[in-house]
Amino acid sequence: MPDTMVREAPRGASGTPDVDAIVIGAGLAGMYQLHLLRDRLGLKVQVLEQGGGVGGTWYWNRYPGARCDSESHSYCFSFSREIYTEWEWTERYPGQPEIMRYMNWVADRLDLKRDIRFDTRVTACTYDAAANLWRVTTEAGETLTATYLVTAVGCLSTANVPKIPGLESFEGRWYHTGQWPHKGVDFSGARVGQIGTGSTGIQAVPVIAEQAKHLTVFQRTANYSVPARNAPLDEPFKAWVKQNYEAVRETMLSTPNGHPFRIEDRSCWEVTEEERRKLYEAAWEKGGLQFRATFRDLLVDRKANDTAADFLKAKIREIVQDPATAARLADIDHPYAAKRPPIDTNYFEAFNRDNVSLVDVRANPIERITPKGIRLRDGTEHELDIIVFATGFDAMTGPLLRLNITGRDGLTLAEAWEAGPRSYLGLQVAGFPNMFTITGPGSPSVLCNMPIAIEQHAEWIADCIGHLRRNGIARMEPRPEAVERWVEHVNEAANATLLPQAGHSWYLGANVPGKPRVFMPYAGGMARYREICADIAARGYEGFVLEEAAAAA
Ligand code: N01
Repeated sequence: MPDTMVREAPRGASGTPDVDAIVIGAGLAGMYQLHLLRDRLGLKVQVLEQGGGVGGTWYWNRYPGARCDSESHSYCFSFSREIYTEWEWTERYPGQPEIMRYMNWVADRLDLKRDIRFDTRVTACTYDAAANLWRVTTEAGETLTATYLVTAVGCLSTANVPKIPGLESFEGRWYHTGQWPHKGVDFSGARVGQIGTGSTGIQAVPVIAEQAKHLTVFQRTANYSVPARNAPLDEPFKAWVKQNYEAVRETMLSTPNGHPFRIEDRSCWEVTEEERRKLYEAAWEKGGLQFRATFRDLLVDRKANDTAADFLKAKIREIVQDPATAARLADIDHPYAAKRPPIDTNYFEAFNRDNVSLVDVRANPIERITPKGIRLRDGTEHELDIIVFATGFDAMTGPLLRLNITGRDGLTLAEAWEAGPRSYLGLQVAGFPNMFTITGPGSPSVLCNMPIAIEQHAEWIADCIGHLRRNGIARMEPRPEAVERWVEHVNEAANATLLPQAGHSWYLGANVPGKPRVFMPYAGGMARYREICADIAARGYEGFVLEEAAAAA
């Protein structure tokens, strides 16, 4: 039932907004935020979504092999027992089409679509201090106003197409994996070049290889990967998940990464070399992201990490038959899992096919794209019909900055974040009153199983807005000193791990030329972060300025 106590918004001045809250984005984050604000608080909410349907990242990422790396029973909403147990996943990891079916099912189940405007791209968001409201402009030129602005734009939604000279001259077709055509791409008979070997590229290679005449993989940074071991879910497992909903959720809520498994509480040095090898072997056979949970010190002790790294590099050399190709694939320069660890289905095996070849563009960089293909620095030209850019995203800050947000006193978000993102808890930014960022930089976000991170943020934001309205608070934003402390803490948390040691990681913004190098997600763990957020709220939103209506007028 709506909480009617919170229906009336205290106005800072004369402004009467069109709606109470505008939520930008209709992925998991926007959908749940709409549900909470509308159905629990009774607010008038408008969701604006660029895509033609719900789904967020899954609406756009339709590349061959697109599948979630979180296990299906954890990559879903878990706030409601009913919703959790009514849906039945078919495979260990859900593929993109199944996730889209799930998200549409939830949207219909909660009757969300009536408050989502699709095909609506937001071009600017401007805070009007006199009226104490946000003006949100769309590409079609419309302006909509709201007291609260919630960004639910995802962390990986701004495609990074590298500025390689000559792309416009290419006579074939090219695609970025994050903006994949809905009708699919036919690779049959085509000479395909794929740039990028991150999680996406590693999923795409084996699938494209099955169709293409030839696939050339342009690798700049070699990467680890562990087999996903995807398979259909059997009936006993499906029944177990339903019966153990509470326990599964409890595990996800109490672990640092929000996954339904615990990190083993043993050091890599507590066991003999032989036992360690057996444990890695068992984890390899089990497959998936759990590999990094084999020992508790893999992400904090470089020597411990080396034991996992060496095991995984040896696996590459075992699988890949051509020694030169194996050596290039295993020549990995960063600690295991310091970049987001990919999982795969037959990635390294694909290099044993006659129609797949690997090109090392670290040693011999791409110089330009020509009408016929890709030319390398040494003059070699690879003739191609199709280029696939699996080159990732302008992560975390990119999706927020492209909203052209202007806060108090004309301060733009781009100016506020010129030297890198600065937020309090990854939830609010100083100078941007009543704006909330779901899974914003400075929160666990991408280091966590996303639905768990999203649910915690959407719930915190809904509780917070409920508090503001019940207490006649018109304006809320963080104190600069609270932001300062939080940014320091985010840096400390990152530096306590090996994560910053992957110097070319998108966690640091290093994949986008000119982007400030700042470790963006909070590496202190989801469970700890959840406690920090709850504690701050319990202390009357410590670190935030809460202005009552009269003061704000
Ligand atoms: O992107 P990436 P992604 N020339 O940035 C290379 C999530 N995800 O789309 O490492 C040559 O990881 C680049 O090389 P380098 C997941 O969180 C989730 O694969 O910069 N190469 C790298 O190899 C993941 O981490 C799922 O040297 C260039 C690749 O392109 C995140 O999305 C599935 C280049 C980019 O790798 C991003 O993954 C898939 C250039 N100019 C992805 N520019 C799930 O299952 C870039 N590269 C949930």
